[in-house]
Amino acid sequence: MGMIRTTCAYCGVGCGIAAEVMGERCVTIRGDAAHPANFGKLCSKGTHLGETVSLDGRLLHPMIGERRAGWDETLDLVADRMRACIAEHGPDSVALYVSGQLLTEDYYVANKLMKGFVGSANIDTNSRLCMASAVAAHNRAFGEDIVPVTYDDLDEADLILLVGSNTAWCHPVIWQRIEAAREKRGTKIVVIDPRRTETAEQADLFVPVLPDGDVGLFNALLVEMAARGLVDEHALPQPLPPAGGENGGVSAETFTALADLVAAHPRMVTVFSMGANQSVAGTDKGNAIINLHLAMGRINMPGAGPFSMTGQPNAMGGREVGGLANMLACHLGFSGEERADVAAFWQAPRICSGPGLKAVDLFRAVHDGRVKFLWVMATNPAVSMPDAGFVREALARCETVIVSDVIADTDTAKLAHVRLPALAWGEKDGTVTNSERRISRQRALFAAPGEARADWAIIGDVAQRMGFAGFDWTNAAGVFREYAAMTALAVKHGKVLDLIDKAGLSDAEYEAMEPFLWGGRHPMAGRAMRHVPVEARVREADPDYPLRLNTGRYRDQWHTMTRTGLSPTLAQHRREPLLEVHPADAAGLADGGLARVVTASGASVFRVSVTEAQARGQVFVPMHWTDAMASGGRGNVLPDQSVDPVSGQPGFKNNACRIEPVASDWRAFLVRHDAIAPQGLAWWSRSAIAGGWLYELAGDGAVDADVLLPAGERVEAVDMARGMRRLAVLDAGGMLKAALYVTRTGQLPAREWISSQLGAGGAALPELLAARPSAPAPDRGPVVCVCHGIGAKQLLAVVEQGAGTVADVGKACGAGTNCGSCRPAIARMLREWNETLVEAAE
Ligand SMILES: Nc1nc2c(c(=O)[nH]1)N[C@H]1C(S)=C(S)[C@@H](COP(=O)(O)OP(=O)(O)OC[C@H]3O[C@@H](n4cnc5c(=O)[nH]c(N)nc54)[C@H](O)[C@@H]3O)O[C@H]1N2
Ligand SMILES: Nc1nc2c(c(=O)[nH]1)N[C@H]1C(S)=C(S)[C@@H](COP(=O)(O)OP(=O)(O)OC[C@H]3O[C@@H](n4cnc5c(=O)[nH]c(N)nc54)[C@H](O)[C@@H]3O)O[C@H]1N2
Ligand code: SF4
Ligand SMILES: [Mo]
Repeated sequence: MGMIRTTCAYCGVGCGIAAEVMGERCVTIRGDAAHPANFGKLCSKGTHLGETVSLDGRLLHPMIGERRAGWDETLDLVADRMRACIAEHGPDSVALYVSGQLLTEDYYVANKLMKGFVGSANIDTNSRLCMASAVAAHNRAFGEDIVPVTYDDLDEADLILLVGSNTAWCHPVIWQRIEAAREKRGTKIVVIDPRRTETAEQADLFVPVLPDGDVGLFNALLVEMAARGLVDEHALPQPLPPAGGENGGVSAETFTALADLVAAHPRMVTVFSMGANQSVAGTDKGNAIINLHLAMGRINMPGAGPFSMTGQPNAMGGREVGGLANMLACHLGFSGEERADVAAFWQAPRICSGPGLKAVDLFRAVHDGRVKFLWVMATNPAVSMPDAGFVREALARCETVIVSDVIADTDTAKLAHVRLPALAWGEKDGTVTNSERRISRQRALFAAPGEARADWAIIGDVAQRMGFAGFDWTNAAGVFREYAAMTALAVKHGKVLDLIDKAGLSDAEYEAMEPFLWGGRHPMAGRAMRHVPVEARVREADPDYPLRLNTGRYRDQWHTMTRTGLSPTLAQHRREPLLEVHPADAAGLADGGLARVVTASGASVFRVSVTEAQARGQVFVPMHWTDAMASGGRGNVLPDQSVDPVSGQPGFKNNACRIEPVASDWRAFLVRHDAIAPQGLAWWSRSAIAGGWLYELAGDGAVDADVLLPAGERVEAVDMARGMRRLAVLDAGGMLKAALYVTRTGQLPAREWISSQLGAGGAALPELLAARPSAPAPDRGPVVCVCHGIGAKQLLAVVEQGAGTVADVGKACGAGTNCGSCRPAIARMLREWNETLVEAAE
């Protein structure tokens, strides 16, 4: 069917993909060698996109409650409810909560509907949880939301500071670019993070800052550079921030090492991400970073500048069109003149009067009934918002909840009155903008499944049914042309954002559009920039909750796992949500056991992982797990609703908590074909395996095998000596349908072989009951390289045979040679191996 060039569904790196459609919902994914973001590289998530395009779990028809309805009826209902709500309670009783995973065209139409026609700016986005602080810092310093660098500056930097960014896991292709720069020009890499991440392990210098110590640290750097005579006196604030402070909790020795690196390398890029933005001081952190660059003149030159990395594939596109409650459209604000210009451009009858509610406030307004109609698109707030228990309550109370999604039963969709089936990645068609302001096309690979439709078309239809003019585009190209033309208003108001030359594209030219950068390489050159004085603030300690709770991401999962959770390959990296805790804080906890994390907002249970990568006094949990995937591991019932006062972004990474052990009478694991949510257990979680699911279970009292196992011929063995019960269920043809292994005291067998037997025939009963083949296959150990399926034990064998570098390991067994996402993990194994050798020699 030929090759189709498109853009990755996941992160803000915005990698180009060359997709070859092999058949019905079947596609081969390769990096697009011609795309300037990735030059052919892809990480593990991009590489395995093909595993997530099946129609399993998809929402394929409009649903009113549990009833399948036609589009006409459903769109009428949505339009009627919205119109009635506005008529009865005013425009501000209506809200849209949208997402950086919408295309620019979708975002543009949603924003136009709300701000120009409903007459309220109550449209906010999950970018509030993600980029809002960086946006606010840019606006304060640059007068516009401008990223002043591009990826080329990473290639040309001599020093890269990574602040609150686990780049190797979350922006892996950027990480590979940074590594290439190190290889080529000896670029030094510094990681500033409270946790020793895999990124930190690869750094030349790891700076273990205290949670939210960044403003103190960057202010101290500024003072130190001034003392060394390295700053432009005119660029400095008067007075300087207080000197001799706490340096963000960094030791004097590490601080000096950092200061020496900064002093020595004018070509310095500071990349900042969620460890900076997701904080009650997130905007100040952004400005503290920008201040240092301004004071040292390290901006608007090759290889230098502050670089806020975007998270979602189209976080940047959403910011451009103005899909945040505190922006109007196209980088414009709410002044009389700006509003008048926008109203004229849209021929809008009811332009909004000022900013709307930001996400956390928006859900408060839903909770207390001020907002009565909420339309959620391409985001899963029941999982991803802070204080998620409160958010669920708000959704449950709301008069009308509409959810546009691609998945039928997300935790949010379960609370919806109406569900609208949207086109997913691989079906939708439009544009996204990546971290460096590069606009690329996402193109359809497959025909629309079921009755799914493009988000922009759904919104446009609702608008037309409400009687609004200007929503009758016939394709995405038409929407894009209108948006591009509108950037003339931005230019008129002195902004950098300028796509005017794209306003006249033909449909064919839009179809063929190559990736392009707006704003050029250094858009702030020659423009005014402001130093914004910021001061370090400290959160007060709470004796009931003595630990600091940090949350974030795993390498191979994406957010609420609605897509990556389907991939057996990606599941191998981390099968369960872990509570990572330093040994000194783990008293009473067993490594591999269960523990409850408790905050003032909620509690959830996790699998314990004791690790020195965590600093003392701090714990880490992932944000990914949902009710669909586990009984616990819900990171977001824990953080409270506190936000940054300027940006409104939640402080996801620093909440007070305590931890307590969770005991259970028995532990078990189960493999079966279908997804179940067993009730009444102390713990369950599931992860994808080929042809089904692997469950980890724990409970008290008797084990109810009838609940856990499907119907079929059942065989059982009880192993008294080891306190183990083993059950297997076979179908009439002798194929394995399910298997359950329970222990009250001992060890459970390895999961791997029995997982591979699901749906297979031929294994002997004793083998099934033992969960291992009679002629044991070598144990690979936990999988490290998901592309080649190579485990830790295999890697160790290769290292023992003399492979001394990551490249040697790759040559010997292939590990790390495809997407490269596991290379940091291989490097760590090598280092640990060498340390063991040194210890042995001593
Ligand atoms: N694998 C994967 N990749 C993704 C995503 C995903 O879900 N999975 N999501 C995408 C999205 S939307 C986003 S926003 C990005 C996020 O990408 P990142 O920002 O890299 O990811 P996080 O894991 O949220 O947080 C980064 C780091 O911030 C650190 N941190 C916590 N508190 C502080 C602090 O006070 N100061 C400093 N300096 N650091 C701190 C954490 O310990 C963590 O290691 O990833 C994108 N890429
Ligand atoms: N504790 C904690 N919480 C966090 C974070 C953290 O670091 N810690 N990070 C925050 C950040 S940075 C982010 S970005 C958010 C992400 O949080 P969410 O946005 O809630 O996460 P996703 O799972 O990506 O949700 C996207 C939803 O859109 C659906 N979808 C995908 N494509 C389309 C489409 O084309 N159209 C429609 N209509 N639907 C689609 C998916 O099925 C899925 O249900 O989480 C935030 N929450
Ligand atoms: S780095 Fe990975 S997830 Fe991000 S765009 Fe590239 S391939 Fe996709
Ligand atoms: Mo994000």
